[in-house]
Amino acid sequence: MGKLCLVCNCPISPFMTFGRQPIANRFLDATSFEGEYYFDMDVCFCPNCSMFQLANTPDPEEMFNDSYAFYTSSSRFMANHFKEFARYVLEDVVDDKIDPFVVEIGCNDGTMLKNFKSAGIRHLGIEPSRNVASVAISQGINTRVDFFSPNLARSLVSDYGVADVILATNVICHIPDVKSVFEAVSILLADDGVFIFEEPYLKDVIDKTTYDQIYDEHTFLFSINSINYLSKLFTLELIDVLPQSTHGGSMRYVLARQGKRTVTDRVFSQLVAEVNSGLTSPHTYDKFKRNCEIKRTELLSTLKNIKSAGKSIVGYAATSKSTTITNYCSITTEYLDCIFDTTPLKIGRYSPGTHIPVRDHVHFRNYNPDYVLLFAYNHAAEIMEKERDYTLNGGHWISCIPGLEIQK
Ligand code: DWN
Ligand code: ZN
Repeated sequence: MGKLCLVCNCPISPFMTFGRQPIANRFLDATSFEGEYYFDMDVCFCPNCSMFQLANTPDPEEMFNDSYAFYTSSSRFMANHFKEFARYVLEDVVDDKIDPFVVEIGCNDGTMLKNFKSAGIRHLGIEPSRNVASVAISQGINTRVDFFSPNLARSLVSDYGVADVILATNVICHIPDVKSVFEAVSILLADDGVFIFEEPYLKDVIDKTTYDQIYDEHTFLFSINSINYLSKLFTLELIDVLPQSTHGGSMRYVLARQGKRTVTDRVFSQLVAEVNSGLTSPHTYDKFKRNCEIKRTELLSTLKNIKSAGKSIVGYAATSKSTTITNYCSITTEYLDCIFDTTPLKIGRYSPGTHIPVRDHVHFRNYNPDYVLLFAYNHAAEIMEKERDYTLNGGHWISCIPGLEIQK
């Protein structure tokens, strides 16, 4: 049977495939290579509602469970970003509200909510992965270990009342049943409340060919047009859009109930700008497919040349994104000796699909490789600062997306 768009139910078909891909955040021990879970990562663009989406997604429990390997607090830069985000919410959004109630969908280890807790704001985090949620709980952040759904929203309304602010960062695009999230938001949101979420922005992915933003967890890559369409299905209204530099280019979407708040000019101008730039046209995605193939050829040729010169290469930061790159480009230990990373749950394990050993970043300096393939270009400034000595001593950094500048 053909595929139907997850948002508007129109028939859609994949414009490209990234081939067989594993669970991006499931780092393996050496005894678990056999029987590793894979799915065909085919991607579609819906010409009707403009939603960019995966054709198939693993069950959410395969990805978000008690050994979810990503902790928001792993980046100092992101912790600062969420502090600033909380300031924006408190000063620009709920400024005059008495005793506001803030809910975060997918609160992870509480990096965002701790800013609300310390300001004495009523808050609640919803997080399905118990291991990361328990870090939030241990810091005194009110947290429920659960998936966000209409039923949960109803029970939250009876337990706590409606929410003045519902927040989510890098979460909504992870949920295949995105319509149930919007339905749950429309149940939980106060009449004059706002729903603010931030996700990687489709236009940045297309313009920079950062195809590594596509992996199992990212069912969708949102644009202003697709969010505008989705909002209307639930009588919500997109009232503002604010570009962010995080994750290689993200967008903050601000929604309210229809007719309850003023829509900024930015929304109208950016809706038109996306159309004019071709973001809502299917031929853009055929071009994107060709660009991905070009980036793969270029990266492999760089790695091959270095190896034929007898030099060593390691990876830096075992990001979720790196799983798409290593599997799509077939980068194994033939090229990379290992990947250095800071996450205890990844260290001592092997990368999904390509089985490259992950080592503690503290050993990076002594290892002193000839070349480093940087997977976390979004954390480049932070990593460059940490590894300044390597660079000063003549070490070489390679961008995992050829042509994408490493911000030093
Ligand atoms: O959307 C998502 C984003 C927010 O986070 C999730 N689906 C999963 C995750 O994606 P990611 O793994 O691509 O995130 P990051 O933040 O680009 O990368 C984090 C990884 O990088 C961690 O494994 C830790 C590592 N890292 C490191 O080794 N040294 C990170 C920093 C900042 C460092 O200095
Ligand atoms: Zn659609």
